[in-house]
Amino acid sequence: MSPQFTVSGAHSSSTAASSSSSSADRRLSALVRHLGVEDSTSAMSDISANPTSAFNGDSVFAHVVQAPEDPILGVTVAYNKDPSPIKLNLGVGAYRTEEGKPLVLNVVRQAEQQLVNDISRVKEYLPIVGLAEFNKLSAKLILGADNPAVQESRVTTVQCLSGTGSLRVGGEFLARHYHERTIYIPQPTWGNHIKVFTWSGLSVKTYRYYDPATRGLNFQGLLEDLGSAPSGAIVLLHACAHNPTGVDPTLEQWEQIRQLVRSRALLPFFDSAYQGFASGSLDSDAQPVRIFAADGGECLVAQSYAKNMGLYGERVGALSIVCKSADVARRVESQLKLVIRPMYSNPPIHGASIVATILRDRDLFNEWTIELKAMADRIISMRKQLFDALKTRGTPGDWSHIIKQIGMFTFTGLNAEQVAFMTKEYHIYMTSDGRISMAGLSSKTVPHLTDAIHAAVTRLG
Ligand code: KET
Repeated sequence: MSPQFTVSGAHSSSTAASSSSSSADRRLSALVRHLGVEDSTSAMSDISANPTSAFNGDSVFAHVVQAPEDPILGVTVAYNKDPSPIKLNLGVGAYRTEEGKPLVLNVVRQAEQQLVNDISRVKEYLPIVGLAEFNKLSAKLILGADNPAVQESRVTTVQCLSGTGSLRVGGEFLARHYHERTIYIPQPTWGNHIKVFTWSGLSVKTYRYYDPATRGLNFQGLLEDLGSAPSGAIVLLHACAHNPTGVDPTLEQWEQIRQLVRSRALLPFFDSAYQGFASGSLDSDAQPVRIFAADGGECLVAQSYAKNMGLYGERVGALSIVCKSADVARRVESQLKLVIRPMYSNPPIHGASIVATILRDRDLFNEWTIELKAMADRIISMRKQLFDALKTRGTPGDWSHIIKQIGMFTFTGLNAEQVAFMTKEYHIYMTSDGRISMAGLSSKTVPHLTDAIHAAVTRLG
């Protein structure tokens, strides 16, 4: 029952659409079976259908094939196996200090201390939609406290398992309740988008986004592809710090995108995994989402606190759906609960409590913005250092995109062969599309990376 991870371009035929809707059909019939439409004897005979494999000594899973590692998280798996003392992990987007260590924010430590000291706190289940205060504060953080949709209670927000879980719940809600099942994602995009939305029961297509020739935005291509998308189609937009390219539209371009999206009645679905990481300002980075959420139209937003609060493993995030009326928002929320309950019942309490503690307290909030800005600034300084080092070294090519791109990643333009060479010869780990996590770099490791890039470009150019 594996879905086909087929992605078709904006102009191609809809193979992805048909394979995905049939996968949704299969999932639906599996659901019907589980709901007990069949009697228990036929269910039992399903389980014992092939008794020989259970008795002849072979595993009943003998036919299971080895799956490939995840293209991003698999980089860390390979890195962990490498005994080299000079190894460097620039794969996964996870912040490191100048010493190359993971960072727990000071505000997070303070909030956790408060939570531990409060002995009135218990470990009861949260409601299906999560911690109410966390949800309210998360909506305000991304949409703005003065946003009309927030003030008119037209937004429903549910706590989910970080950004990925928020996208997944939103995708599945749309597959069940929205009339258009096609979602357009940028080309390229975060690799997991395709799988998340396909498994949600949506059909995935792409719109042009990045121009390798200019290493910038293909704005014309984007407008053409979204302009010819069927009316009502869902459009996945990276709120800021586009992954993997580090290329964002300007605010003027965002306004043009907004007008096009609204005029064609497309449904925007924002993925906000890096609020505060692009510019260092939470408000500036939320601007694209806010212009959509302020125009009276509807949209979805998946938020992650993995990067901006450094809560990666706590899995804290939220899905907000901005609706036209408070009444619709209430009904939407009731259906979101039906998506969540059979998936994981209700979300974990600890991470959301940390976030709520920080967002509700003016001092902690201010301290958070300072720590966040420091992380963003360190990444910007890494860009400058790497760019300067390559220039000084005389490495062939124009490397100005390293300082022009924003957010956690640089889309270097190195090809898969060059990446493999850098891993083999220099123990530098990165995704095969040439993306490097600038957050994993430090002043001490810039020379090593520069040597590796120089060698890759000059030997395999
Ligand atoms: N959206 C985008 C655009 C994104 O880059 C990530 C994570 C997520 C959502 C999900 O993050 P979560 O941890 O579920 O809140 N990206 C990094 C980690 C990963 O691949 O899981 C990455 O690209 O390295």
